[in-house]
Amino acid sequence: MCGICGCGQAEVAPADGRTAAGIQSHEHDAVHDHGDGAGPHAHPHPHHDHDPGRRPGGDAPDHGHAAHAPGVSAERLIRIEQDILSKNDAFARQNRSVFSARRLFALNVVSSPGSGKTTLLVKTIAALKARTPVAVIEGDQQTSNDAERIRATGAPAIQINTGRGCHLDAHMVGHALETLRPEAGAVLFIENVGNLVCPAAFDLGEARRVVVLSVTEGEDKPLKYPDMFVSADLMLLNKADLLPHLDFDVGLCLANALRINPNLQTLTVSARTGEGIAAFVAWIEASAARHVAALARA
Ligand SMILES: Nc1nc2c(ncn2[C@@H]2O[C@H](COP(=O)(O)OP(=O)(O)OP(=O)(O)O)[C@@H](O)[C@H]2O)c(=O)[nH]1
Ligand SMILES: [Mg+2]
Repeated sequence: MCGICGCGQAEVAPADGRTAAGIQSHEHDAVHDHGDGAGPHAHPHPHHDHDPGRRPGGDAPDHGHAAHAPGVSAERLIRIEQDILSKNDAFARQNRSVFSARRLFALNVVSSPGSGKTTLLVKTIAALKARTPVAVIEGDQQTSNDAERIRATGAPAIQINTGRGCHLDAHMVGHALETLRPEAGAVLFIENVGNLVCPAAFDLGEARRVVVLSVTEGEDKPLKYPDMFVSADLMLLNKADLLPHLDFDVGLCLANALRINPNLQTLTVSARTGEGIAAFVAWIEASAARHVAALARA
């Protein structure tokens, strides 16, 4: 089980013969589609030493585990959760080293299902790819639909299928990187599984976290899912083209988000019309430049 929300993580047989389940635990073999027509295959992964570090952003949240696993004490579940997150942090540090060595600027893109992550990436890649190399790691429970949508832009993409798992973890991303091998200096988008809860707890080694919220979801989502908004650097408020048809209060939503995270940057965008995409590209380029400068100083 996930240990964060109690979700299952058994490997799942490929749905379409081209994609297959990844893993959340380090005790299993990862399987994924390389996007090269070769189909899925498995790689064994060595165990890594337990690491006592915490993910950037703070302590593991308490999600009431006892409700998910009757018969297992709350203390034991907390230990399991801490162990999972500590191992994830070790893999995240490895990813960060790879990103740094290859001068990759990695963005972890998170949201609830259907907020528009892939549509935004397609639009953003179209605006960005003439200026800088781009690569994408796609995370979904099933199908390679999103990776195919990204590849249609000309950008390289790899699909990770998590099966019953509800989030990407750093180990899956590290493994995908070995195959994707993004060009040095690229912007690497990592589209997480659509879920506003568990992905918040798993550092993937990214430089920045971008949370997408669409205007059809309600102004209160930052208050209801605070971990995600606390851990994000930028919120994209998407589907702005629908505002004339809704009673969504943009000011209230932004105020809620800033109440949860006063440092959160926000942009209102529409992947449909392209509104705000240039501002997002500018944010990426400015953030990447700051990130490179910070690495150089370190
Ligand atoms: N009107 C409108 N529709 C949008 C916009 N962005 C995305 N959509 C639509 O929203 C639906 C979901 O978009 P996706 O890009 O697949 O969303 P996602 O977040 O990648 O979804 P998952 O990967 O399944 O979590 C699609 O029907 C899109 O066409 C937008 O800015 N405006
Ligand atoms: Mg998607």
